[in-house]
Amino acid sequence: MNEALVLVADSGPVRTLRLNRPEALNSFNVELHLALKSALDQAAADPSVRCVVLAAAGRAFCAGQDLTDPMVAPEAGAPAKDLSRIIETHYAPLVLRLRSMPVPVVAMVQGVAAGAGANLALCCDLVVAGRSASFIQAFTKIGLLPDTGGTWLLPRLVGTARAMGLAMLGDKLPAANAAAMGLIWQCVEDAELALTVDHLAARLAAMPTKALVATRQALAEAQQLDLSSALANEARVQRELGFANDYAEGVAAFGAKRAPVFGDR
Ligand code: T3D
Repeated sequence: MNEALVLVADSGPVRTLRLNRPEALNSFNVELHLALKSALDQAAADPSVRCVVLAAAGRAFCAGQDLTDPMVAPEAGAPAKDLSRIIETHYAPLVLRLRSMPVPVVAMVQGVAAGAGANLALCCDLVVAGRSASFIQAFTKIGLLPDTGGTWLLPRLVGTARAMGLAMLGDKLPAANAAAMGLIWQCVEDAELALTVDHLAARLAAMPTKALVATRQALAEAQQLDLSSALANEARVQRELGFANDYAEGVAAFGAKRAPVFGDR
């Protein structure tokens, strides 16, 4: 039997999904897309899951699109492939799935994250990378533009000037530089990567999930809003959170000087 393309492991409320095509640097073929979609859908539907870690097997995080996949690979003498098909069928739904997960998602990046693999990581809520990791907007090197949310994410994360430099030049950006410019949350020593992510994911899993997810959504929405509209949105969402059990528990725990036990999802 073939090994699973996405390895799934639970540690309490934390579910780790590990891309598992190391021989192709975890580049995406259609089968890997389907396996990851299924794993994300299952994590989203499972009330025992309170945080997802997206990780990868082998020496790379993900080299983006598998450029040998028949859906995209140019063939001499054959009509050019319509690349919008793979984006509309797989990459766009993957981005929207990640950004609408009902729990926080942490990317654990070891080795290189290139093309769609880089933007897959950047779609996650928090990105932690090992010092030897790197991020490459590899698209222009093969005559394409940043997809998998790159055109939306990059300027929001690091501003237009840096987004343009990263996207147009496609240079390898070391993890430490990525952290310094605010592209990712944290760069740690390689030997500390797994433990750092374990602690971070366990911490997020113990936090009020609804509030974390509402925070992700409101921050994204606010990018399109003027201040008055953002304030109105904050009031609307805060109203909903105020009706949830986690708010009552948080305030009760504060008053009693004890650790809160959050349960909403
Ligand atoms: O085009 C469309 O389909 C639309 C969608 C686009 C989304 C995208 O992601 S476009 C960007 C696609 N990705 C790339 O262009 C990255 C290509 N890969 C690289 O630039 C380098 O491999 C890396 C910088 C990622 C790593 O370099 P290095 O030196 O550490 O490893 P390597 O020797 O280049 O690669 C190791 C093997 O993985 C090698 O196979 P081999 O020779 O050992 O049999 C290489 O061909 C393979 N590999 C690496 N990336 C891909 C890949 N095979 C298929 N697709 C890949 N993307």
